Amino acid sequence: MSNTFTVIEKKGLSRRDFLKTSAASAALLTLAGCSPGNSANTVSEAYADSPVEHDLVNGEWRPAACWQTCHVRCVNNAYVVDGIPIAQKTDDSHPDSPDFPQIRGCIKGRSVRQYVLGADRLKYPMKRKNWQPGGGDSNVNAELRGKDEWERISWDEAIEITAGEFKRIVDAYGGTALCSRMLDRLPALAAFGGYTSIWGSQSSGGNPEPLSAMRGTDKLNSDRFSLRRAKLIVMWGFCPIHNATGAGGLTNYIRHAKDAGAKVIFVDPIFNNSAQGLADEWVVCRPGTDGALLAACAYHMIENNLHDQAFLDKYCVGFDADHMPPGEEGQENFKDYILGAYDGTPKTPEWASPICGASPEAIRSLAEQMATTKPMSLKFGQSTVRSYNGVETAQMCLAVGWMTGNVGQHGMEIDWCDGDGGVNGGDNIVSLGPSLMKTPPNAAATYSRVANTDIINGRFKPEQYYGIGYADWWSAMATGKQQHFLDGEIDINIKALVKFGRGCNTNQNIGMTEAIAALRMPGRVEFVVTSDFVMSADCIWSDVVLPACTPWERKGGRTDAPTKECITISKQIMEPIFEAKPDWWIDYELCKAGGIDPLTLGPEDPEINEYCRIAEATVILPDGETEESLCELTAADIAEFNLPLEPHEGRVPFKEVLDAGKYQVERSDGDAFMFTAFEDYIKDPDANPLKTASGKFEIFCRTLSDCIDIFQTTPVSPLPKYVPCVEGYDDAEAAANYPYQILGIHIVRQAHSSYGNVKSIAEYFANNLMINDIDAAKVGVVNGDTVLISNQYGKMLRRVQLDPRVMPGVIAVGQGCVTDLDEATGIDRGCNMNTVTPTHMVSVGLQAFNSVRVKLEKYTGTPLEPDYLRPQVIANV
Ligand SMILES: Nc1nc2c(c(=O)[nH]1)N[C@H]1C(S)=C(S)[C@@H](COP(=O)(O)OP(=O)(O)OC[C@H]3O[C@@H](n4cnc5c(=O)[nH]c(N)nc54)[C@H](O)[C@@H]3O)O[C@H]1N2
Ligand SMILES: Nc1nc2c(c(=O)[nH]1)N[C@H]1C(S)=C(S)[C@@H](COP(=O)(O)OP(=O)(O)OC[C@H]3O[C@@H](n4cnc5c(=O)[nH]c(N)nc54)[C@H](O)[C@@H]3O)O[C@H]1N2
Ligand SMILES: [Mo]
Repeated sequence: MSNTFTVIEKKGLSRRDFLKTSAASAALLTLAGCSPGNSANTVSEAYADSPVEHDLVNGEWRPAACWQTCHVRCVNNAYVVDGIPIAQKTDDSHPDSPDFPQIRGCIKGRSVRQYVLGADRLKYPMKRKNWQPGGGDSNVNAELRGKDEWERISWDEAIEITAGEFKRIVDAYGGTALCSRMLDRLPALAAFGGYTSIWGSQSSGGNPEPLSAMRGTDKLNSDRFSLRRAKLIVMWGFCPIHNATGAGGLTNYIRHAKDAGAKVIFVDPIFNNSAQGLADEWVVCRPGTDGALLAACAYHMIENNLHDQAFLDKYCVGFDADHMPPGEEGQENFKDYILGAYDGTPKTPEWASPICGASPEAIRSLAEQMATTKPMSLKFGQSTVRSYNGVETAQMCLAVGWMTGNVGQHGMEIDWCDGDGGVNGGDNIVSLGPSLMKTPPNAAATYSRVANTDIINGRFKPEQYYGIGYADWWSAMATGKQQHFLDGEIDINIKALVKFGRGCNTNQNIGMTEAIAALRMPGRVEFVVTSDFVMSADCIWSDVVLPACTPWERKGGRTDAPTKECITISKQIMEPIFEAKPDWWIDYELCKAGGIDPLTLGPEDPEINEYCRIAEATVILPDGETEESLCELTAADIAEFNLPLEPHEGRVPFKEVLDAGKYQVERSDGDAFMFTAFEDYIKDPDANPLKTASGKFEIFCRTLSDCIDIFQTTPVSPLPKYVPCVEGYDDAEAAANYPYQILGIHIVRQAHSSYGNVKSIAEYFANNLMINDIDAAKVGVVNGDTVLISNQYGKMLRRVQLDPRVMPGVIAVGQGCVTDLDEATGIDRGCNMNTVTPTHMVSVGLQAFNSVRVKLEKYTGTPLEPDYLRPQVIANV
């Protein structure tokens, strides 16, 4: 209760009224999903007989946004009484069915109310007490970052200080002195003279370059109706119950396939929560050793002639000596690599077993099932490519997947999935109209990563790229030198670190210990500014903090497209809390203060943007081709919402779409929108060549190795090979010092560093160290003990939870916990996984989050309390 009380006081509701309404909502939430034997089809039906239903009469249900970085955007509704959201529910707009699923949210979406009304919301602009603008050690006092006190400042002061610092820094050092991890739009920064961005990959690990170069397209999943035809589904390092919870959910779609007779195998170091509900078999695999396990599968297929030779001959190059790409005849081929012709090591199951941890029998059985069951869907999690060898693992996944020939027919897929579950292949059936918001070109012309289209089209121009690699970021900041991938070591003078809009600069990236050291170093970074909703991970290390409105507080709400068949729409739920302002307002005011015309960034009233995107949405007719306007837009609508649009016909009146909170196209098995990746290519490869150098799937891929060579980091072979991870399982030196491999997994209760502060979820889903009983006994710890987890990169604490589902030698923590540095010991009591992640540069700049080792000791200092009891991070100003 305490974490929402402040808001109620502000709104003038009495505490008694509030307790009444919130007790009602708590009861409703319980009723909504949890009552056993509940046969209701909709949430409203479930409420019908509830004794508290009469409490939901004085307000209205309004469609409400859900926006954090799980990448899904499910339907959400808030019951609003007198401007206060008192309860939530999710999609109950029609009965749920496999063909026409409700777009139901997960526990995080259903807890947005606790998030937006949380005591950790930023209330006012703030400044660090011992920081003053102007640069120079006596103004900056960098060593106090993360431990100074906060003081409230006015918006006028906040804007003047921020615009003043941007201008001063750009004038003195140039636009490259401003730095931000480029994620969402950064219009204000671009307008002030550009900024240095960070290159490399965070989420997609080693995937983008191999996928683009080897098959001519990045992610290209089949869709959910195609998946339903699969006879075998292999979930390789993915946990949909954690990671693809919303929007109908991969878990549901796998269940539908199971109902239709599919078998499901999980390959994972953990018998994860999804495997518990869905798996027919579980094959263990140590983190970062998937390449070895896959190579051994290939060996077994070749030895027993189980692979699809006809498919390889027709659609692929590089499998054997007779099918090399033009000009590469005589180069190494995949089959001979697997048989050991080049290195004298046949990649037998007996070879792979001690590396990956799966028994030779399990490997043979897996290979046999993958090669002989058609159609098969092989779905990899992105975790598999967030290791040192992420690129090589991606190469191997494709090659071995293609050996089974499971491409191009319903039920077939060889691909990765993320939060959307990888079930949205094919064109959008319903699409939003264009955004009116603009981002001026970044004058400092920096680089985020090679665009896949540039690789495919041969337009990759290395001279365009100047950014800092993730692995180099914090040392570049501390030393003023960066490793440029064309010019070697060059000077770089980062003077301001900025986080505006979505994305976290510090916590979510490798090298948190280095980040803190760099930010606290005298004479270096002069200004750190963050805008956010709550006292987030980046706020802690900032000099100036700007409170932003959540989408619940914005007039236009927020519009999204969770799946190809649905858009979600939201309305304003409540007034902005305390002094929070929309992101666009912050951008516009900074520009004005800096002498830049804000209309270069968007329309005079940007709140109309979301309405315009809905008004101009399009939808495809059941024929699968004809496009029509979704909304019928009248002159009256245009006048009411002040839209710069023309009236037009459409399927549904505009206001009806706004009120509904979603528009979802009803689908059925066999409809015109059913999509299987690469179907055209498989049907007629000559008429539909791939956008690769050879026009075919390239197991041997020179485009890939050439592209990666440009980075002058770790070279990559054109042929898929198993490459052990530096600091991974088979790194003997690392193993001697640090016996355990550690994984950071994406857990139910958090979206990365967001929601960890919502204590109601934290209490239900503890975020402890998952450790096998055998290892716990070796370390000498039991449930509830505090363990010190450490390596060469840092030290952190976590409470123990024995979990025999984790393979011995591997431990796991939920990633996304926010650093809580104990200044006396240098230990992170918050257990941010990135305290211990490796900071060395890897090939395409990927962050090797999951290939690192640690040692474990029972902690003898002050033990950790359960984390839901830890105080929220709140700046009291
Ligand atoms: N060790 C380890 N690290 C990882 C991972 C891992 O597996 N292991 N996973 C990686 C992956 S896959 C990803 S995608 C990243 C995700 O990392 P991030 O993209 O950094 O996600 P969040 O931690 O949720 O941080 C987003 C921040 O932006 C704020 N925010 C969101 N929307 C807005 C907005 O509209 N305006 C403003 N002003 N603020 C907003 C949120 O409140 C939050 O503080 O983490 C990566 N980090
Ligand atoms: N609730 C929630 N959902 C989310 C997110 C979130 O933060 N919270 N994040 C969203 C985002 S941005 C992304 S990218 C996706 C994340 O999706 P992923 O990156 O796939 O998720 P992870 O939790 O890192 O890993 C999933 C499974 O892979 C296993 N695994 C880890 N390493 C390896 C390996 O080397 N080999 C094999 N075979 N298995 C391995 C883990 O044990 C775990 O069971 O989830 C999205 N959904
Ligand atoms: Mo991600």
